[in-house]
Amino acid sequence: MKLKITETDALIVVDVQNDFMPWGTLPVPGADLIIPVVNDYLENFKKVGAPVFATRDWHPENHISFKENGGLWPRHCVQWSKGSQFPESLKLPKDSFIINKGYRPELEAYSAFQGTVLNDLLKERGVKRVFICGVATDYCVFNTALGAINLGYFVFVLEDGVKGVSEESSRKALDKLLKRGAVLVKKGDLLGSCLS
Ligand code: VGL
Ligand code: ZN
Repeated sequence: MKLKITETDALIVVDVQNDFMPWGTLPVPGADLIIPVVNDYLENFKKVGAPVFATRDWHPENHISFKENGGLWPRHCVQWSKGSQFPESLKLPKDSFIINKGYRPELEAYSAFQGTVLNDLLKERGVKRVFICGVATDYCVFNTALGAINLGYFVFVLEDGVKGVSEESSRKALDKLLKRGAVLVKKGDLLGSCLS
């Protein structure tokens, strides 16, 4: 059975930013390969008037997650830098909502709901189901999906539109989400998908 996307569905594109691409400072293996797939989803959601949310990792220079500041990661997605921008090939509709996260120096924010107005915007629009794609499956996609589940949304993870830092932890992350009631779907599962 195919899913019909309506206006009370939302597409959440997580952290598709230059620094997570092969040319960035914190490359997620194969992250560039999901861009055409994400573009296809963007077109599909736009066609039916469903809202699109694009999240950005949006760190200050002194962010706690950077190795130089005692954290785990190389410096990435510094606010306003080239690395923090969306890749040119990502075809975000003009009316997409941009959600910045991880902007407080002392706080890591893997979830797009953490310290943002994402939940308010979804509620205001009457959104019940969220469809999540982007990077990284094992970090920000996972935590955003879990946050959405905890807030009471029906969560669909677009399995052909996500990439993780490690394959093993990505598999574990998806397993946990499935146990919490998330559903894995791919392009062909959506009605009206270009490649269905
Ligand atoms: C992310 C590591 C550090 C992500 C962000 O978007 O998944 N991962 N910052
Ligand atoms: Zn980050």
